[in-house]
Amino acid sequence: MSAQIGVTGLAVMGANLARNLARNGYTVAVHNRTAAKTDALLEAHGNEGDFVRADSLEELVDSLEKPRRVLLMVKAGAPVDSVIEQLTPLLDTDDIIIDGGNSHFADTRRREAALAESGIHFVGVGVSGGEEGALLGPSIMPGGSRKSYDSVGPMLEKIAATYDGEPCCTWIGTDGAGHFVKMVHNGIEYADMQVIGEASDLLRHGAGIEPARQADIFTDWNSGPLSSFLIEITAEVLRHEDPATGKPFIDVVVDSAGQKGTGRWTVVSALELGSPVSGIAESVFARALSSQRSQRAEAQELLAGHEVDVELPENFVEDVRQALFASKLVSYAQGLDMLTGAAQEYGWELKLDEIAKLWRAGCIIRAELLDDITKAYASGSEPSNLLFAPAFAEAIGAAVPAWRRVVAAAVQLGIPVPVFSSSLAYYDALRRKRLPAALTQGLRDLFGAHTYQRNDKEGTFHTLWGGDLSEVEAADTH
Ligand code: NBP
Repeated sequence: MSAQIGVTGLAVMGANLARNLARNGYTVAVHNRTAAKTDALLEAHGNEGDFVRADSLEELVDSLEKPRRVLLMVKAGAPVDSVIEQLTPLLDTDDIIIDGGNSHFADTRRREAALAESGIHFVGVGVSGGEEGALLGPSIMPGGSRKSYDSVGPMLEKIAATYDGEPCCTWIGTDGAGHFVKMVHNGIEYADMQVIGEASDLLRHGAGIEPARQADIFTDWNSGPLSSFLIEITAEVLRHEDPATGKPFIDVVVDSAGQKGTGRWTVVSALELGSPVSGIAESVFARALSSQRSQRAEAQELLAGHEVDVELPENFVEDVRQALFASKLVSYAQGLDMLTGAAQEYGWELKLDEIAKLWRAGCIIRAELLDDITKAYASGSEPSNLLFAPAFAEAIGAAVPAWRRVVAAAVQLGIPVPVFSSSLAYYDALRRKRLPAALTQGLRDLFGAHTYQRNDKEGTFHTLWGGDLSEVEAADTH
């Protein structure tokens, strides 16, 4: 029996994707570096569909129909290069290697270019939804040549999550585009989780609302514009009691957040692109700060807070909901704006409506909001920033008074809200007629002759700061 696709790397994600493919009627050849995982998969789930066991990469390749499709689900980084190196001599022109792991998009670009020389297609696929999504339908973000998508796209679309009957999978763009979009998805996910944390902190330490009661509030919020997977599971986590102590579960969990690196990658890439993803960056830094446990312990001893008692507005809970919504919108706007910058830099034609569409189900940031975002970009007049779409400009504008009240209260109470406040600063900076960047330019010109432009005439100028303070026209080279 020849298989339509081979999967190598049968840890949790690979095994579940292989099962998903088999359950959807494909014959799937399965391989893992150590045979125990292949055994475990076939023993527990071999009856779910047609699997072909392969004990070596040679066997895997030999079992596939041509052009061959090999899905790598091995650990991101060096293992991907190692498997590609072993596979390449076994493959022919037009065969396709698909990397479904969380690879860095720059690695995907490099691998795609190298394999293209031997006529092998390389498809970097972002997969979101974790273990359960991989089995039941993830959100899938494939990059690579259009031709390769014609071959692998229908299979990926079949195993993807669906929203209103549409698969959450579409061709994103060439080379690393799929992995880039997945990376930004993860960056937005960091911000999404951080704003939830900030809201919860304010409810507890501002308004004195305990976790179990907060769970009801989040459940309530989940039926409105905030409706999303993350809000839903927030209620579940907040409601959970630690069986050992009877305390709220979150009170027995160490408050330092881990990360696997995709949020950091998003911020590093944003810095390289000059893309102001301040909310995402603050959420990555918030995790980093939470992990500085010994410094935090010292700070608690050494640093004064001078918190101020504030009278919270009567509907503080509703204010917090609005601040959360507005900050979340900013994070999405920043992430999508970063995609626009990346498209220009890397020569991709990213379609933001298509991208928002495939985040509507299957992935961690799935949310009702994404359907509205899809509509905003599909309306024909694509806004240059999500916040400028009429529906969003109106929605965020309506939230501004509550947002300001919440950030002001948080500052007075000494409750850190880095994403709430930086998102509001972004919103205000975008709207502001004059920014202090003019002073920055003046300073740069004084200490480094970096020149400046004037708003009353064309050209590039320098003031003779050390001389008679006259202005000279300068070559625009700085
Ligand atoms: P892991 O990332 O834990 O990788 C384990 C797999 O890689 C095993 O099959 C292992 O084989 C194989 N492997 C390693 Br390690 N080094 C290898 C090498 N040098 N040559 C060949 N195989 C090697 O698995 P995972 O959690 O299933 O994730 C797979 C990919 O999917 C990763 O890139 C991950 O970031 C991404 N991802 C994960 C999630 C999630 O929720 N876990 C979500 C989305 C994406 P062995 O059994 O012989 O050691």
